[in-house]
Amino acid sequence: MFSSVQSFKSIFLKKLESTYGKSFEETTKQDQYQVLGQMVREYISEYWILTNEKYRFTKAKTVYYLSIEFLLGRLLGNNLLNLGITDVVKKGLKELNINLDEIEEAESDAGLGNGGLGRLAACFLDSLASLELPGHGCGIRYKHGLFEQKFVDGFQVELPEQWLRQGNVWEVRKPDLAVEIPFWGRVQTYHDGERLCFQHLEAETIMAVPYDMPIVGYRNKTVNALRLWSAEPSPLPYHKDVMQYKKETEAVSEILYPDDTHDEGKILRLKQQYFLVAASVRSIIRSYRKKNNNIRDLHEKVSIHINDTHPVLAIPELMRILLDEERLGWEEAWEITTKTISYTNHTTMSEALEKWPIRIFKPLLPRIYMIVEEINERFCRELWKKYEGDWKRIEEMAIIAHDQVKMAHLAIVGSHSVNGVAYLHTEILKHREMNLFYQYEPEKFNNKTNGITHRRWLIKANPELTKLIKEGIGDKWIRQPEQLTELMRLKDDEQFLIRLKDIKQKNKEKLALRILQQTGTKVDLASIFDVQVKRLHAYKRQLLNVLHILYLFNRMKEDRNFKPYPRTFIFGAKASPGYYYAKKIIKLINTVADLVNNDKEVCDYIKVVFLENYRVSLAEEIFPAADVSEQISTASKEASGTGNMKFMMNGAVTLGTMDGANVEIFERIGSENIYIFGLRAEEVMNYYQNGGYHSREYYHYDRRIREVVDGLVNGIVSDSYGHFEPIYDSLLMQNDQYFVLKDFSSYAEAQERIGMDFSNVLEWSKKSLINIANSGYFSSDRTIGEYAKDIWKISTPQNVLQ
Ligand code: 26Q
Repeated sequence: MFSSVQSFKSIFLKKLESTYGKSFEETTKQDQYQVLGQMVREYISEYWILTNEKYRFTKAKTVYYLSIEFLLGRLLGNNLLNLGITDVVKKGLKELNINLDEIEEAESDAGLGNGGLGRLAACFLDSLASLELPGHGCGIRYKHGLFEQKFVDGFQVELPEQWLRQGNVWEVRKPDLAVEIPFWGRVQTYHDGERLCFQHLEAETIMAVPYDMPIVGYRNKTVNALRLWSAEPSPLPYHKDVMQYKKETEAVSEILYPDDTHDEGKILRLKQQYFLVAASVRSIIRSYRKKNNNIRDLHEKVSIHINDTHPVLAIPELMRILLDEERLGWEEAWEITTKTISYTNHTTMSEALEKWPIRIFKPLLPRIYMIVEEINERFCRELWKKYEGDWKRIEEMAIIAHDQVKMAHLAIVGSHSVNGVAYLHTEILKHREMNLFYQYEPEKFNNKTNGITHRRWLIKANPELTKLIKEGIGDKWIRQPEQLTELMRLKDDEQFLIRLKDIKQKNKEKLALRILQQTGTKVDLASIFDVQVKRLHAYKRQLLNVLHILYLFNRMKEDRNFKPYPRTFIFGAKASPGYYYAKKIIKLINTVADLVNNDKEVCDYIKVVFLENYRVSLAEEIFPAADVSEQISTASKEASGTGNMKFMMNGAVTLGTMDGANVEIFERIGSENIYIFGLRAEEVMNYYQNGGYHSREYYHYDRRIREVVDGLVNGIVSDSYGHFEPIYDSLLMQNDQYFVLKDFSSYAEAQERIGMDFSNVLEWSKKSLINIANSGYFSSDRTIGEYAKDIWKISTPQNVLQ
């Protein structure tokens, strides 16, 4: 089918016409996408079957990565790349006068995630398959992914996302593997002569139907699976109101919840979490049972990883199966469970740690609640043995306290490994946020610095750069990304540096076109493309960026001789619909954009562009075109960041704080190749602990700050809808919790250095090259290699079949 351009072309044409019953000329890009997608899926299925046979035959230990989010983006281009058939397809289509890029754009993003955590899960699946490791994803098949964002008058408006509107060629529905998940009802306890037994009665059941999507490894014939569960009514609903029941059931996999830590305790979200976990664990056990007969060896053949606490109910759910269905004793069941499960933490912010009120938890999941209670009681008893009389410590560590279930505590207690996502983050977990648990069981804690797949984020997103790197150092780095360091040999090769700059320029041209198309704004191609793309959060400090833009604006207005190096400030960010403050910042950025872009004296030097609906497919166009990567979170707040790595791999230079993985980027490239500013994590945490920061002092003593902050309320940046008092207040009345004013001068100074350094073309290109050369460490292949070896104990199985 893809063995020659000729055969591809003829099969594609035939299929196209037979599927749609119209002549080739009449088919749309969408028709063409559907047919190409089907052909690729058919081609994949042969390898999929072989991979499964290999896993069955070798009985290889398998990891299941449970995640409430998988932010996959588009799959066609990536599958073609990993299968190694991009060129055949491209050539064949070209002969038919079709541009492959346009067909790719007909695919909707699979946007089943909020941001970093969900995209990390997607990168991990790509790396597992590419390293030929037995590992599958388990998630939810949301009918609607993260909302679509539009701006109306500069305000964010949310629209329901509809990725399934045209169907999904990549999924296979498997109704025969459906499982029933019970909610509500009551638990009856009885004695069967041998032991206490528990029966869940009068439950309302929801059917979980799996849809499998193939995850294709890089040119290695490995195809793993992402199993997404869809909620449907059970066939025999003992229900009064059938329509009502149908609606309530389907609601469970209807929408992905936006990341909103302010709006807690939505019962439907807990339902989603148990739905994912119960369906996944049942199917894991079923598949284990097919190959193995002794449940006591489960942890030798299966590893279950929980991505943050969202799937933490896998712990009591596995206990339930081992106790109630396999009839093991508590100690035995507990040992198997903890040896099977491992947990990643993605945040240090205590307000973001999940807690569920008992009044919601207990009635919805009565048997699971009983098990959590027992886990808590036994855990507290163990604590008592070690810390007799230390009530305060035990209360702080308990899983259930103050009428709440603390999901992070359950995750730590019920798993054998707890990891953070960057060195600094893990240190903060060990020595601050989770210190009591670290004191109790230090051996559980470990770091796994995040990574990104260089296949999507470099090879796919930046083909020109990929070509240049191959010319420079060959292609060993494609399978061993750390070999990118070979590029260091070329850091003084002027010709190579010029070519690198030319590629960046071309990518900037492409992005400029997209910007013009979507916003109507014309940007200066010679300007610095200075980019901040990520979710909107106070701690990520988009506010610092925009206040600095206002400062440049004020300065230009005041001093006619002040001409900054031309800049295009590019933003992309979704705010959670209920996050009032974040939405104000969006409006502020759009207001500043209007002000700056329409000012005749300023707009030749500064442009501000806020791209709507930031998502994976847009990100793939942005990273290759960036000169400066803004990673400016308040130190200690950003667990890792992964956008920072995507920018670096595409040759952007970081302007950042010593936070998350920025610290490790800094260590690898040295101070000449990154712009570091601001408070260190240690200083921030000391201020939180001891006080001593007074934002008003910075306002009073720094005229630049005063003018900018006053601008928020005196009419400079305001409009018919009013001013930005809430932002003004956060800075001055609420003492600027994220140290925006404190870090302002050091940020402005770093920005000024960037402006000066950028004009030295060769020197800048050298920084860019050094960033690329050292980005291989941040490939998720390295990260997954570490998880596989240290946590999951899985390895590549022998190739038994030919
Ligand atoms: C919470 C309550 C209700 C509804 C949704 C949520 C929710 C959903 C998603 C809370 C948090 C998330 C996502 C968090 C996240 O993406 N964290 C990021 O994880 C990345 C991968 O490890 C890190 O690089 C980032 O630093 C971290 O912020």
